[in-house]
Amino acid sequence: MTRDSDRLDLLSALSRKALWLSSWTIHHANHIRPNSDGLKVGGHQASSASLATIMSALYFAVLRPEDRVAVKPHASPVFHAIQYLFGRQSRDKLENFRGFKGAQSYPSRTKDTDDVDFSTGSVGLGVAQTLFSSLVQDYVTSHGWMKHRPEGRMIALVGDAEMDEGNIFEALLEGWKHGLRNTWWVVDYNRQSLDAVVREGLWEKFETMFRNFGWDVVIVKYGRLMQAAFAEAGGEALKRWIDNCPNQLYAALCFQGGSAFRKHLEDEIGDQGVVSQLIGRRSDDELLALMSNLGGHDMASMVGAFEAIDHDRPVCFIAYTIKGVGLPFQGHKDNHAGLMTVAQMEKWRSTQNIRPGHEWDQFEGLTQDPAALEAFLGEVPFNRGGQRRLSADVLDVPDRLAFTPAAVMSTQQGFGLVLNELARGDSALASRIVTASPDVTVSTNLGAWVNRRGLFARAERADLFRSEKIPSTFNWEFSPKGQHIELGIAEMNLFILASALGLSHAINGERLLPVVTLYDPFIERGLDALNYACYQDARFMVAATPSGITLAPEGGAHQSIATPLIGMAQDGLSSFEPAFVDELSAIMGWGFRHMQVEAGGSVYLRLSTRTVDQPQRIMTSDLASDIVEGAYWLRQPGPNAEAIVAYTGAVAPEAIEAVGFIGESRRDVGLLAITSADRLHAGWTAARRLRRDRRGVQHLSHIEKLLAPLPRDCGIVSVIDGHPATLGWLGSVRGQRLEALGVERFGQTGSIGDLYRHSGIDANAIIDAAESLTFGGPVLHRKMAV
Ligand SMILES: Cc1ncc(C[n+]2csc(CCOP(=O)(O)OP(=O)(O)O)c2C)c(N)n1
Ligand SMILES: [Mg+2]
Repeated sequence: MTRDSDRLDLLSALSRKALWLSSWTIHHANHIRPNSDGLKVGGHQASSASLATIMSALYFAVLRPEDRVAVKPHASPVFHAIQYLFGRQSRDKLENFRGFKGAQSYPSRTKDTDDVDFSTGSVGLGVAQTLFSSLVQDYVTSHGWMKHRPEGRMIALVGDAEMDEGNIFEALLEGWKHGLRNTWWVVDYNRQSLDAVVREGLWEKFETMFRNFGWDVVIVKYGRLMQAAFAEAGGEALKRWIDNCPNQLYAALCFQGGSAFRKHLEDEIGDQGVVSQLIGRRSDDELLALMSNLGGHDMASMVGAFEAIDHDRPVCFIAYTIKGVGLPFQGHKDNHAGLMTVAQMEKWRSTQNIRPGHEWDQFEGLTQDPAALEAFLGEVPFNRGGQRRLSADVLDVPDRLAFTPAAVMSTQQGFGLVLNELARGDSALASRIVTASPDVTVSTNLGAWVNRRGLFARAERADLFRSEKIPSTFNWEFSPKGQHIELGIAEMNLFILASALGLSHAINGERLLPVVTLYDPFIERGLDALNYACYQDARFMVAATPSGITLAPEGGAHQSIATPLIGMAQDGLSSFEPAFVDELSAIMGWGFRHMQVEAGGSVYLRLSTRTVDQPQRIMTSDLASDIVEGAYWLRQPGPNAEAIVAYTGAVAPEAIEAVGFIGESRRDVGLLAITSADRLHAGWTAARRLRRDRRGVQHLSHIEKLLAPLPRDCGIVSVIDGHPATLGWLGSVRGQRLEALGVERFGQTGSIGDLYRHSGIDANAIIDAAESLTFGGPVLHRKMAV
């Protein structure tokens, strides 16, 4: 044997092993390890089988330590099997696949222990993540931070039906704009989705689309067995038949087996001559092996296709495969969640020469010399780099982030001022901030930052307005040192980019601090990507502005209602809605620290364009810490308080005014400024859990301490320009009656006054609520303008 054929032989053996182990993992979880619910835990034997050869080619031969892979969710068992063969995954975790703390159903960066590069699950997102990670790598390279590390290829294993996800197309366009490099997408073209068989000719659509965006396209359709058969007499006719066979029929015949193929081939192309002889020379098993030797199942073809790439342009490989190849339900359209029965597994086990009790043995059933396999595995290039997950130093963040104060300002303005001040300086912190915005850079107040720090592109690009001496407030020059990434409107792209930037410390070993902006209502447009970014523990800051019905004249379609609840419910994201700019600056300072620490996370700032009178006060460290914890008394309640108002964000002026009126006839009224319902609530939950788990511990949460001095019958009116449930839980902290004001219906156009009145979050609505919660005569109301 030549060295090449030795290598292919070992690779094919390992690929068979990966297929066995992945199927056995799923089988074990369903049939052998008892599940306490008595239910099957599932798994995707067919989807995994589809990719076993391709993934083996990549991991055992093609990948380098610097390459990163997003494995499509249902190929998780193959990924874990390969890591098991590398000694990076434990048998226990595999035996506990889909169990508590076992190997994860879908590859997870945070929960799996075998070095998953990118989490996947919601299809489409991992694919786009590779594209943006490649752009981030370019960013790090252009800023001179690669430190002689070789550039990696960002690789996604993509399902053909997964390609329906719109976010992939959105990403493609963005990649084209930024001159994407070093990205490979490998489409598992098994022509099956979850429900059915995909449309005919889809590959042609993919091919033209990718070429349109400047990608190289490599179609791997026929394996070596097929190619050899095509070269035989009559081979041309066989090839033509394969090319013309509808996807459904091909899949059905793969399921039925060699004799079904023979019947169709003889009926449709048999010629009693060379073609019939070509078919007749093969047994049923051999015929099935030939017909299922599509490119994606042929090691030589896949390794050859990958290794032939000699450029850094993005490449789409369309690899023909059969879903469930090699398993009893291969090709069956219902196979997506299909599991082998115990009897089927027993039969398959014997064909694989696996002895009972030896299912997990590394080389069981392989005929190759174990020493050769061992040596081969020890030399795999993918494993030569040591620790795959990199880290980066924590950057210093000053205690106070400065800004130029003004008597009347909005939080959105304040956000721009804080960044402007950072941009003016030369701190390490500022050098690692990267901003991005989906076509709303200027309208979210990033303009001043961009003027100072410039836009990023790998090649210089002048601002022609500037060179033509046309006055413009904004300098729109691109350079490799720029720190703002201009994006098109698609919010999904924004959050996937944030996810890629926010993992740079782990992927490139270089910390970046992404600050991204968008209009608050459009968080919902990018929500799955935001969730995905948080799920894989990317670290970023989102400034979402403007928000709520405070955006009055823009009308209902631009007014966010649910986002405060999203902010509270989103794991991995600490949400804030400050009313004043000094609060915002304290929160941003904390945020930049929080984004860098192990147990930290990402930060969401819900901001507003409403200008409000700013408090003239000194930001003490106690006040700053209360703001970050989520609340402080803007007006301390007295010992006999009958009512308090708890407000969040832009409605501060209404709350302040209402408290003035309520105080005329009710005793000791307090005003609670809530800067983060999210942090307050999380602190409260954590304290209760701690007290339950460790009896005797007296720990009180921030909100419990703040409300402790209030009499039990003191009413609470809460108010927010957002869904009232955000603050509605406050009454439960100490069992107080509460009326929650907020917005529950799509807004109208109008003035802020019109809309606050319409939604019942104006001063009089607050006064009404306080009145209904307290005893005593009527409370003086604010006179309405006529
Ligand atoms: C956003 C999203 N929608 C739906 C699903 C459920 N789902 C999982 S796999 C799948 C079909 C996948 O088909 P394909 O991408 O061709 O992969 P294959 O199973 O053929 O390997 C669907 C609909 C999901 N995981 N994510
Ligand atoms: Mg498919």
